[in-house]
This record gives sequence, C-alpha cells and structure tokens, in this order.
Amino acid sequence: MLRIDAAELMVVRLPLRFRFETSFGVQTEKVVPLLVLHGDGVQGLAEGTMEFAPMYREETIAGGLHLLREVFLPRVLGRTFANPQELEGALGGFRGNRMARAMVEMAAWDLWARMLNVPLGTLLGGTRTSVEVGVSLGIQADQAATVDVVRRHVEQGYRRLKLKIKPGWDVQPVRATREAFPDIRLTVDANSAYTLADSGRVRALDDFDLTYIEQPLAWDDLVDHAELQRRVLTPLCLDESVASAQDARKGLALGAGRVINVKVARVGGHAEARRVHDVAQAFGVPVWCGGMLESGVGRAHNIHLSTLPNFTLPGDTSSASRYWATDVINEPLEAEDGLMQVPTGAGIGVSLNREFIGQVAELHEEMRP
Ligand code: OSB
Ligand code: MG
Repeated sequence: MLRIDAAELMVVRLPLRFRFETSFGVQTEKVVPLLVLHGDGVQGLAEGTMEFAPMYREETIAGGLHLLREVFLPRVLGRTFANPQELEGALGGFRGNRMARAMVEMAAWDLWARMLNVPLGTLLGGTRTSVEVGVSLGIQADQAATVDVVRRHVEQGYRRLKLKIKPGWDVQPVRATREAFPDIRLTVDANSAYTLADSGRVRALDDFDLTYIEQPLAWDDLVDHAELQRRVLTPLCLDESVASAQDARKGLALGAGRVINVKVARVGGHAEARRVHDVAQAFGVPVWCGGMLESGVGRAHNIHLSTLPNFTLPGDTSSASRYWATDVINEPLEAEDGLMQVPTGAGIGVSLNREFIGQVAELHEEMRP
C-alpha cells in the first residue's frame, strides 16, 4: 500500500549556465519547486515545472504552491492508496493546474517504485536501459553564433538539434545550420509565436529537411494547427497545446500534427503521460520527451518516462552539467554519444543533495495531515 505520511515543500533558485532565449522571453536562472512525499520510511521526489510568470502555459509557481498547500496536499496527506493511479481519484476532479497536480502524482510514483524496489521506468512499462537525447538551443545573437553552438553540441554526440525560432528569426538560423551540417537531425520550436497568417513563412521551412516544426501556433490551439499542417509538408509537433490524452486524441484526429512532445508535468503526471504515449501510438504517431530546464529531480523522471516504447525520437533531456554548476541531486545525469543511461536504482534512482539545498533553498516547509 502507498501510505503518504508527510510532505516537504522546497523552492530552490539555480543560476542557468547558458542564456536561454525563446520566442516568449529570456531565462538566466531557474526557480525550482521541489516536493518530497514521505511514507513508510521512504521518500518520493518530484519537481514543479511551472514558472514565475505564465509565459509557456498558464501555471505559475505562486499559484502552484498555494494549491499544493491548501488544496492538493491536504487531499493526500495521511491517506493510503492502492497505487499511484489511485491518486487520480483524489486530484483528478480539479480543473487545469496539471503541473501542480503532477508534483504530487510524480512524487507518489517515485515513492511507490522505491517501496517496490524497482526503477520507475520499469514500473511504467518501459524497457530501455538508455535513452536517445538531443538538445534545445536558445535563440542566438546571429547566424555564426547559431552554427557555433550547434557545432559544439554535434561534437558532443547529441542525436537531434532543436533551434528556437520566432518571426524574423527562422529561415536564417535554419539555413545557416543546414548548410553547415547537411546530415544532422534538425528541428525548430516556435513556442506559439506564429499565426495562420504567417503560414508562408512556416512553409519556407519545408526546404530544410526538418524532422518537425514544434508548436508554431497558439498555446491553446488545435484547429489552426490542423489547417497549417494541410499547408506545410514538414510534420508539426504539438507541445503547449496538448495538456491531456484527450487533447492528444483530438489533435491527432484533426490532423493538427504528426508528432507529440510529451512533458510529464504539462499533462498532469506519469499516468496521463503514458496515456498520451498510448493515444499517439494508436495513431501511428511517434512521441519524444520534452524538457523544462529541469533540475536533476525532473530530469530523472523524464529519463524514466522515455523508456516507454513509443518514445522513438530523441528527447530534450540533455546532460545536467549543461544547465547547472551544482545540481540538487547527488548523482550526475550525463549523456554520452547522445545516450543517457537510465538510473538503475529504485524509483527515479537519484537522491537529494540536502546540504546544497539547505544552502540555497528560499523556502522549506513540512506538512503533516
Ligand atoms: O518549448 O520545449 C519547450 C524550456 C522551457 C519552456 C519550454 C520549452 C523549453 C525547452 C528546453 O525547449 C528543453 C530543455 O532543455 O529542458
Ligand atoms: Mg516546445
């Protein structure tokens, strides 16, 4: 049985080792909410991927912390569940706020897997012992800088290079990169910066043999993506606008895309992420595991999810040392030749660096029933 005795809520601020510019803004640090669930002497870990301001999707850290304290954690603390899926009975009725709910759900999966002494990926039905990874590269100052940063990561063996684009900075970096590297697996991500009126601009990307174009249109749109997909040859990949398996079904039925980026927290946790994976598989659509610049806790969750069979395209879960000088976990999560080894220990297979967290935590509170 999955008994949840207590919870710890922490917030850590980490400086990013690179400047990350997307169509919606520039990031130089990461504020990371962490949740630890305690039960039967075991600890389950999860990380929140909501942000200070609602730039990617609608959730915020402040809103998430409020909901965890006042609404979600009181629903699970002191209770016993048969398994992590049963938490959906306690949390599934609430609207939206999936990243906040996912923190509880993901920590419960880790707790459960540690209680059973199996790796989380195995428990989810995954089979791989390593997963293919690529990198997501922010908007650079110019074409030369773009080709430079791509070269560095190609040399490190990453299996896919993804360039962030926006209107006015799309064909230029893609053309420069493709001319320098005719054979790499290349993709772009617009983070919702275009509208249907820009479809000519998006269609111009058909010339560069991209594996997919990620989320060109609005964060909450499926219908216009379907229209755009009819006008563009390159497969569209849905990120922001898939918050659930139902969204995935509707999007794929409409023809809104031919690839899905699965982010476990965006869809509310591992159970829903697996359903998105299954829906895509039923449509013959490949998925890959996206990232939100996670610390080691979220990164380890992503690696385990990526062991499921329909994760057939490289994910965004690159080496932790690219992002952080010091991580919140003790174990390194480093890719070699574009392959990330799946941690072999129980649960997500990593442990909190409590000493470091103690030094940098902006918040650390304990909750009991
Ligand atoms: O759209 O995939 C995205 C980071 C923050 C918000 C949205 C996105 C991203 C990334 C980074 O692309 C992926 C990573 O390196 O974790
Ligand atoms: Mg994206």
